[in-house]
Order: sequence, then structure tokens, then C-alpha cells
Amino acid sequence: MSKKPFYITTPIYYPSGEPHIGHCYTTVACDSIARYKRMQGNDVMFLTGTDEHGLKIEQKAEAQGLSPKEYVDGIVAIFKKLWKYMNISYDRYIRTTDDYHVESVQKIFKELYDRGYIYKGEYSGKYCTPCESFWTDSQLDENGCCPECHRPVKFAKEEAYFFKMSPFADRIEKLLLETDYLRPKTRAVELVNNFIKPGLEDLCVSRTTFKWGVPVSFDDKHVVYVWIDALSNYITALGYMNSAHSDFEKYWPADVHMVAKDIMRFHAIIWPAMLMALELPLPHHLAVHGWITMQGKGGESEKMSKSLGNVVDPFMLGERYGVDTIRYHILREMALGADSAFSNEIMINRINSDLANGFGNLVSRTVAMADKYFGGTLPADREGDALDEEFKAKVTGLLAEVDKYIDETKLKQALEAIFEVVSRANKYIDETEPWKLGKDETKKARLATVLYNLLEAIRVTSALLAPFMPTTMPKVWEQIGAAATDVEYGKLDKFGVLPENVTVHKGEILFPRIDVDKEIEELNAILLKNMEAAKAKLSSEEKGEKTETAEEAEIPELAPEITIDDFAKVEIRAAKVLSAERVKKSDKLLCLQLDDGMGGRQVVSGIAQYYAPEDLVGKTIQLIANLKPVKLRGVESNGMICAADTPSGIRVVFLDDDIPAGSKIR
Ligand code: ME8
Repeated sequence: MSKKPFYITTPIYYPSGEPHIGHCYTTVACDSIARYKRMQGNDVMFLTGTDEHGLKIEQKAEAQGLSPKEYVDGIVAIFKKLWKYMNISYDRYIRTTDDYHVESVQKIFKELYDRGYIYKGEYSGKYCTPCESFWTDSQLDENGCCPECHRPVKFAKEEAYFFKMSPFADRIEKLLLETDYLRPKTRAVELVNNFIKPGLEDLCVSRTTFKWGVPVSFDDKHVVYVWIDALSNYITALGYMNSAHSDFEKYWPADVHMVAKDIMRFHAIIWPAMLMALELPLPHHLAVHGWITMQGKGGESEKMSKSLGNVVDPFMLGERYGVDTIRYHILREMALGADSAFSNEIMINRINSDLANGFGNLVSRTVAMADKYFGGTLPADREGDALDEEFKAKVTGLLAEVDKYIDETKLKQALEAIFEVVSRANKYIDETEPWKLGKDETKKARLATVLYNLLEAIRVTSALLAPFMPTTMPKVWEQIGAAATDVEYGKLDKFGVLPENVTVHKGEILFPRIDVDKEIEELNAILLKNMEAAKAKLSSEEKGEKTETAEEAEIPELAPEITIDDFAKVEIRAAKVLSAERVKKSDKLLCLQLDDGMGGRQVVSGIAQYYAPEDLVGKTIQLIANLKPVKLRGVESNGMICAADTPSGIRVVFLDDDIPAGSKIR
């Protein structure tokens, strides 16, 4: 009998920065489902990849003096390294820069054009540069900013191609409200009310303002705008309109697309519309999860993201606690649809309670007792008790429950169900008191039965945990003496699979207990340091990205009032730049030698990303002359030069060149 195909996808991630624990959530969740489905005997295609085009990438690459392809190659290598580290068993990795994908996207665009769904027009509206999205006035947030990233938008106008959405409105509304495509279904009404009821607007699908994208084959002034390029990946990766792969017939439509809520709209409305226009079958399910959030400065929770500087490094966590532990933690904390606040306290307490005290302890106690009382091999004599039946039923009933939760993409509930059985097994130890049975020669058969039942409970729970924690569970099977055939899917709703005289092997501690206070202190210190570093990096990077006019830019709030006497404490002097050079090993700092009219001085300034040394030599600037000296990257700085923070970056305040060096400025 041929295996049933099962196709699951993560979003393709932007390689615009290094991946963080937020990216891990979707990928680990899909990996666990893919592994579970393989265990059930399905023929699984698990796809992930990277979304490599667009203005943001073009700008980032330029800032680093790289070509966009060189830039993304570097980050994609880090993504792949992380997926290997996290034990992600993807079957295919798509890069939107792959030739076959580019070829297919051009063909898809042309096909939609030929079918009359794409037409040329002009776009004018509010545009968010970081999100590369145009928004209508009604979609802007309460401050008139981008509804996705809440940054200012600007008015923009350009010739563009559009994708007609209105022909699909009714079918999409039905898809959302009347089928179980969208999970959780509760989000459907919000989507229908916000985007469909007001009238589905045509979607802008090309750009002329940047080059880093798939060229429109019949009008190469235009590149294909992100969503037609990105969403198509789910079919081009299978060989739709290309000959690089040939699994489209086998795997399409997808069983599960999993994404976070920020890209729900694109997957719930635009993607089905594209598929309808191409007359392709629709995917079965779109599973939408919330964000892993961090507590913001004001106590509010905010999305963990590189641009907010609050990311948690998965490599660091994996090194400290083990990859399986991290996989378990993020899956156990996030319910489908809801956000999940990342906290070091919750993580460590969860590891201690569920993994060290719960599952780890169950395995080590059971194996240790089998070893102590029977030298590792259980005798065949048995003595049952009424208590055992309820326990066995709980164990054998677990599989159906977990199957159901996996099919509903409810991984948190699946793990909760498994850990309920783990707790039940620990309680069974308390109820049967094997250490008392061990002291009584006449109770050996009862003791062997209790330990055997516990080993069976461990066999079933560990096999069901293996898709979530793939490295640790084979170690458990080694310890409980289970052969590979004992943990096959078909044997997980049966009791009595291990041989009667099974032999256990004491092994390493699976999940060591963590010293809560010490670890939390260390983790919080690491996080703080990372946030500060990211903030500093961001302020220079982002300012380079923004292109709003001064009127549209956010004006920083005024500092508290000061008196003229306070102001008089600051000595501002005119100074001339005699020479300037980059500070070694720093891409931000310039070291300036100044004529300050007082014998000269050296000042270090964080303007290297905005000025070349030769732009400054000979210029007259404003110097804060009585600042206490500091060392920056080991170089002494005696004062500070004045500069304006503008939407396009830092701009030095220059004075007229005939103002003598040393003049006091008031
Ligand atoms: O949106 N918590 O890419 P992206 C949970 N290229 N999940 C998170 C997360 C967080 N804090 N941060 C990121 C894009 N994610 C597009 C997608 S698909 C055709 C194109 C996960 O790199 C989550 O799955 O911004 C989210 O949907 C995805 O990363 C977006 O990643």
C-alpha cells in the first residue's frame, strides 16, 4: 500500500538578520508534526526556506558593501546551521533566489496577466518602507502609522501592476467562515470584517523603485512584489511551472501551512485568491500561532524581533539546556492563536517541573528500581491489582488523544496530554510504593508487575514524545530496554509490548535539574547585554533605512526644562577638523583631530556610517568642549561634536567656515 502524502510548510523567512527563538517556534512546530506524520507512516514533504528579495535586503546589503546575493548567502548559512542544530528534519529548502523559483514566479505572473487578473495601473497611497507595503487610510493604526510595524508611513506614487482581488471575495469569505481552513477559526470573523466586507482592494504586485527582485518577464522595469514571489514558494518548491522538481501532483494541496499572526492576512486572503486565479486546489489548513513576546520597557509585551532588539539566541539556550529541552519549552508554552510570553523564569521552572522532576525522574526511578531489586532483568512472574486496569487504560488511550491534537495542530495540548500520563505514572509509583514491595520477598511478583507497567507507560510516552524531542527519546529506549520495533506507531495503543523479562540499562540523567536563581540571574544579564547592543546597532541601521520627510518623522519629546545657569555649564565652541580617520575594528567610529583654538584636541564620533573622513576635513563644526574625556574602543575622546538625528541618519551641524576656531557658541 502506498503511503499517504502529507505536505507541511513554514513561512519562508526573511534573511534580514540572524534567526531567533521566534523563528524557531514555527519551524520546530512543523518539524514535530512532520516527524509525527512520518511515524504514522505518511510520505511527508516538509518545506522551509528563505524569502530573499526586496528593498530591505537590497539596503542591508548595500550598507555592508555586499551584493544582495552575497548578503543573503551569509544569513541563509546561519539559518541552515540553526536548523541543523535544532534537529529540523526538513525535506526541502527553498530560496526565492533559486533559478527554478524565479522561472516559475515569472510564469505565474504572466499566467495571471494572460488570464486578465493582473493589469497595469498607478499606485498612490501610504507606503511603509520597512514592510514594503502600501496601506489604505482605513488600515493605518490609530496614530496613522503602519498597522504591522507601527512605524510612520509616507505618501508614495508609482506605476505598478495590480492583482484583481474582487472576483474572489465571496469564495474567500466562504472559505474563512464555512470551512476549517483557518485555525483558530475565531480569527475568521475579524478578517472578513476588516478586509472583505469593506470591499477587497486590488493588490499591488510589482515595484519599479528597486531592482532586487524577480523581473516581470514582459516589462523588466518592474520586479515582482513580495507576496506573489513569496507565497508561490509553496508550489514552485514542488515543481509547479518548473522542471527542477516533480512532486506537485503528489503533494499539492498542502495539508498545513503554519504561520504567525503577522502574516495571517496574506495567507488567509491573498494566497487563496492567487490559487483560485490559477485554478489550483486550496490548501487544507492554515494554522496561525501568536508571537513569542518579551516584556517591553513599560511592562507591556512586545513581539520578539530583531528590530526591537529583544531577541533570545537559540544557540545560547541550546548550549545551556540542550536542544530538546528548548524545543519542548517553546512548544509547551504556545497555544494555537495566542501569544506566548518568553520568560527565563517560566522556562527554567518548566524544565525543572516537567522534564527533570516529571519525565526524567519517572525514567530514572523506574530503571533504578528494576536494577536494584532485580539486577536489571524483570522476572516473568506477575501479580495484578484492580488499580492497574485504570492505569493501563490511561496509557493505551493516549495515542488517540495525541493523534487528534496533532491533526488539529494543537501541539501544546498534545504535550499536555502526554504529560498527564507521565504524572499519572509518577502517582502510580506513590500509590504502589514499590520500595515497600522490594523489602518483602513474597511481593516480588507484584513488584515486577508494577515496574513492568511503569516501563510500558514510559515506552508509550517516550515514543509519542520522540517527534518533539528527537535526540533524547532514543536514550530513553536504551535505558528501558525497548527495541526499535517496540516503539513503532502501531504498538502505541497496546499494553504489554516489552518482553516480560525485559532488561533495563541505567544511563545518564536525561534532564539535569537547574539551579533556578543562579541561571535566571545569568540569563537576564545576557539578555540585557544583547538588548543594549541591538539597540545601539538598530539606531544607526534603522535611521539609514527610513525615508520619511522631516514633517512626517517622529519628533522626539523634549527633555525636562533647564535654567540658563544649567545651560551655561555647557561649553560649545567652534572647531575645525584638521584630519579624520576610521577607528580600527569599528564600523561606526571616526577619530577627528580638531583645531579648537586652544591648542588642539582629539574627538571620537559615531558618524562613520554617514561620513567618509574626507567629507569632514577642513569643515567647521560645533564642539561640546567641556565634556569629561572617555575612551571609545580604546581611543580617547575629549568632547563631542554636535549632530542632528534625522530620518535619513545622523547629520553633523556645520558652521560657516569664517567662524574662528575656539569661538564660544551660546
Ligand atoms: O514574514 N514569535 O518572514 P519573517 C513567533 N518572508 N513567531 C515568529 C516570531 C515571534 N516573535 N518572529 C518570527 C515573513 N516568527 C515573510 C513570509 S511566507 C510566504 C513569507 C515566525 O522572517 C512566524 O512564523 O518576518 C512568522 O510568521 C515568520 O517567522 C515570519 O518571518
